[in-house]
Amino acid sequence: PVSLKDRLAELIPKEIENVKAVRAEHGKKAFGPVLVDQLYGQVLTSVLSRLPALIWDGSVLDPGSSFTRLFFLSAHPRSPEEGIRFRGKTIPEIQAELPKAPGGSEPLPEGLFWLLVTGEIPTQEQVAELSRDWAARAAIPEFVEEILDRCPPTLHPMSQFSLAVTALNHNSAFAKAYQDGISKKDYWGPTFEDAMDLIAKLPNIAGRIYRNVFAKGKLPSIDASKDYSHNLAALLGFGDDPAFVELLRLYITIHSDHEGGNVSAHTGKLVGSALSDPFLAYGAALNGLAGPLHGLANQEVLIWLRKMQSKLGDDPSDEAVKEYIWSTLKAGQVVPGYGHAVLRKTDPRYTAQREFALKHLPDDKMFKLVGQIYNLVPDILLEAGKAKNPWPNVDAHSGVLLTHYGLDQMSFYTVLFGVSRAFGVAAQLIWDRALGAPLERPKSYSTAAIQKMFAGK
Ligand code: NMX
Ligand code: MLT
Repeated sequence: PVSLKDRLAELIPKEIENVKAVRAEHGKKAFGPVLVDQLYGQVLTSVLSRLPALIWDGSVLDPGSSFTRLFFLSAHPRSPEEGIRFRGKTIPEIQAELPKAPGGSEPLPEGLFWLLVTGEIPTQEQVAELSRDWAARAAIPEFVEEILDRCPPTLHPMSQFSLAVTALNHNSAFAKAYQDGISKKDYWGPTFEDAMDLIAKLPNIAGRIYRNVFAKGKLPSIDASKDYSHNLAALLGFGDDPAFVELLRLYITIHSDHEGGNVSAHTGKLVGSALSDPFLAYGAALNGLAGPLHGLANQEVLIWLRKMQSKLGDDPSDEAVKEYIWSTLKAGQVVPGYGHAVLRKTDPRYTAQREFALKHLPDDKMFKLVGQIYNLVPDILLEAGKAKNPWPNVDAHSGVLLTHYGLDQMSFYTVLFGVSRAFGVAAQLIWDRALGAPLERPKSYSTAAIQKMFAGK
């Protein structure tokens, strides 16, 4: 079928049988213990990032081993990359295999969404149909436009973004169907419609926030003959720059999904598990993405780089940069854009962006500074001895590319991450409702209960 919904309707019954078979065969097997000590303090994140707790087929991370990390740190200036696989495919594989726009060389995010939802590489025709469908659904209600227009420009773009996405729940197909008494087995249908509406409406929301906050004039209309990224670029005022449009195609694709446990994807899943509709679930996910240890790190990287440039000039020595990095650590702050809860190697999304920069902006001063920092930070983080992963993550690179093309308003960067992450969260919500995922409700214990439980043991 050309329609994603028709293809999905064919896949869901097969996957329900598949899950039943896996549970029948392996359901009673043990999968990961937890020690009392691990519930407390600093070890919490690292334990959780290894605790098997969620199922999501769309993408999975390969963290790499500490042996590989140590070996490559000493033998190579850059570590090997594996990291994320979308339905089993690495970033270079999806770059090669997913459909492109005419004349383009980066994958269309429409194709990535089809892959996340179905596990299949779509045809050019299927992708074109998705572009048309999203363009047709792109308009946002007038009252949401008014909410955005009334926000003071000093309200952070991420707060505006989450407000507007939450307000879209006014027209949720799922919320209405639930009130009308929909049966559990049919949940995925209206969830699919909301998920498609959510993705389709984000460019108009992001464009309006950008133009309001940075006084960039009136929004153009969506062009139904253009792909999603082209329309988003045009709404931001960059539609005439083909390299920027290509950047957005790559950007949305690589930021879309990062297995199920990252803060934004997990928040979306958690809130969705209460049968809150996809707009409510994604509004909550955006509030998680807005944190500096998660998506806001792309803004923080740029602030940090700019401060470094204003202190050290455009062409600083390695010694001066090292001192700046140490001063960040000594001030009790993190080096933004470095480290990861799961990855133990250079984030392949960093590498994909570096390759884009080498092709399109090899002489950019800030790009060179990012490369210089890459050669210095990992050794310093290892010497400082705390971070389990001294390598850069996706956020170490993205702002420099956007700045190069003139999108230098760094407080907007996480909004672009938020447009992208909707693809993964939307796909996950559809499958959660199709497979009848339960309410997520982990158990908490009091310290007194633990003392009592283990007294005398
Ligand atoms: N700079 C300085 N210290 C660090 C860094 C870093 N980049 N990364 C980890 N550490 C510290 C961390 O703060 C912790 O210190 P303490 O024991 O005093 O609490 C210690 O190293 C152990 O942390 P890890 O287990 O390595 O990392 P964790 O899984 O807890 O957190 C991050 C992962 C990504 C939150 C962390 O590496 C970090 O804060 N990085 C900088 C912020 C950033 O780039 N976030 C974006 C991540 C990607 N994304 O888009 O979401
Ligand atoms: C993400 O893309 O969500 C980040 O890399 C954080 C994570 O995976 O935990």
